[in-house]
Amino acid sequence: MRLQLAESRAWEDDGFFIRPRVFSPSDLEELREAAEAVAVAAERASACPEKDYRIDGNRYVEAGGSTIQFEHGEHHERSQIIRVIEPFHHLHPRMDALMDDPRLVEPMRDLVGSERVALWTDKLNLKRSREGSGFRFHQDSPYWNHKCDHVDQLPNVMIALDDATADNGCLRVVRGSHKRGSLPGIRDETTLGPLFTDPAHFDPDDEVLAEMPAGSLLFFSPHTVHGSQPNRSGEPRRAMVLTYQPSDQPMFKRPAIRNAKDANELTPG
Ligand SMILES: O=C(O)CCC(=O)C(=O)O
Repeated sequence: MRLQLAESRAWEDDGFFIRPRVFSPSDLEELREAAEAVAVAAERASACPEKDYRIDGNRYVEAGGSTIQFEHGEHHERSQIIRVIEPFHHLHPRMDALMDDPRLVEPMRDLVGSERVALWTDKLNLKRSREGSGFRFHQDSPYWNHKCDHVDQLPNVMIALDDATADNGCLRVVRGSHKRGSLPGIRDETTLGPLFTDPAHFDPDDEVLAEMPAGSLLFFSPHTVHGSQPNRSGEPRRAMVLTYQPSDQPMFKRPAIRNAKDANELTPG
């Protein structure tokens, strides 16, 4: 499960690579069920929010230890549909156990560059059929720079819970865009504009559609420019994005440390 030579090369040259069908249909059944239970828990928690606010017109709620983002759009109903839950692993035991899964942790040891790794953050992106909005092109590093002094050691893995296609808004990654660190953002009148990558700083011809079957993993650098189109299909495009870091460091959104267990610390079953 450690990195193959071709994967290390792709990581260096492209800033991403895919491992197809790592999770089996029965794993996926369990994970989808857990993801829906997380969505229900987040919905319940958002009924008693610690904070309910808007940024650039879009709704966010802090509740149950998560930031819950709601769908974008003009209509009031859209601001009731959950878009992203970050973090989410604490909302379901199956998800908490997933953070220690060797299929994720083993390659992460190589990508982080440390034999012991910890979780930095974890997002559940629900991207519901016909409702799921797109994500403008961005890098993750500018979101994290202010809270972390090891931003180069924050690799992401996206786990596809459903087949990801152009039609349902698969992730798009810009090949080679990770090579110049954090790139300049957009200067406009919005609050989040500076966090979206200025298109003058990457080549749209380098965009690659990360289409992949359910159960596949897309590993990508914190500096890789990425985004996605809305889900225009009748199928959901659910995915989880987990980010690891060297061990013994606190998480992005929670003060606790969540070290990944070693394979020999895992309980069978
Ligand atoms: O899920 C998507 O389509 C985009 C996700 C993304 O860009 C992110 O989580 O940073």
